[in-house]
Amino acid sequence: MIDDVRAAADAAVERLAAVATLAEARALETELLGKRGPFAEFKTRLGALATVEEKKAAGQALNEATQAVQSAVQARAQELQRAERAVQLEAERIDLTEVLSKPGRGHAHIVTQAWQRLEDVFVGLGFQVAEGPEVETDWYNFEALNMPPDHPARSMHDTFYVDHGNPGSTVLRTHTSPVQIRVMQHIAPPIYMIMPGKVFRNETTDATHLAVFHQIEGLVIDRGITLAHLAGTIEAFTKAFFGDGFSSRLRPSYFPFTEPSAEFDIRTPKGDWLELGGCGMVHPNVLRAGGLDPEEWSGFAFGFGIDRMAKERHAVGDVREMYTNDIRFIEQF
Ligand code: FA5
Repeated sequence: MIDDVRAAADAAVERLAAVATLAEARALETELLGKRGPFAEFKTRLGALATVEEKKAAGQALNEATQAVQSAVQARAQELQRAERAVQLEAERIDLTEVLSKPGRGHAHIVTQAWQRLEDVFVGLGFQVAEGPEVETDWYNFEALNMPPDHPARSMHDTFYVDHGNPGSTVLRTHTSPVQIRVMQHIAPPIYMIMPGKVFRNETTDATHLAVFHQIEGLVIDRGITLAHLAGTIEAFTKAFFGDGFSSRLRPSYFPFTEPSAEFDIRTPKGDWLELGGCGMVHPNVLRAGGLDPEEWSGFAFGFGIDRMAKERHAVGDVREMYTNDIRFIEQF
């Protein structure tokens, strides 16, 4: 009988090695070690053995065989469980990188990008940033800037009027220059400030003109400020914003709120000149409107178009293209 028991145990271990799934292993365990299995049958056969010694020897062999089969079942079950878990984990894996690399993430509009870069460059030069209202009084937009009601320069600005208060008293600001007055009224000099924002002009649009566009104003008020400081600041800005290959020049011009006044142009590495904006020394009447004594303080101001800068920087043919909201166009920048 002992040989039979050992042979049955060897056969059981061999069959266990051949099962492919955990369920099959469990079924085989029941078949081998259950009440109707070969080892239960050997147990009943023990009683039929003739001597106590025989019973003892066969009983011991049966115990050893049963234990060997049990540990073989255990080991095979663990092995299959690990394999099945690995297959399940692989099947349920979520690839998060797939979501991250999906196309379709947006970015700031090119005019917003130019606006943010301008702020960065001027903050790097020591300027602070202020903003003013888009709906202004006639006083801030014109009069405080040395343009009384009958001043001919008013006709340079095609103004949108707002139906509010006395007729003609409220406008959509035609430039960012009124923010100069608000800054002077609220902040004691020395002032080193930039004032970006949206402006409005009742103009027919074309490749370089919009009716709603953006300007960035600059204002410096301190003791002993001269035209040389203005020219130096414009040059430092040009190099910082456009790169070392660019330079700037001032050309005599006229603005009611600055004296002397200039247009400033930048020279591209190819040698072309581009007009960027206006500038000049703050007019004494403007300093007075802002509550400052022209005998004590002097300063310079400048203002230029952000949309035109974005247009030049990205070589866009027509400023209007930037506002068509055509995703194929906007995505390029
Ligand atoms: C002014 O608006 C003055 N306030 C600038 C200034 C500030 C001068 C401080 C002196 C001291 P001007 O109208 O030239 O100036 O406009 C300035 C810039 O705004 C122009 O050079 C141009 O870049 C931009 N700009 C003017 N009109 C339009 C328009 N319709 N569409 C797009 N950009 C425009």
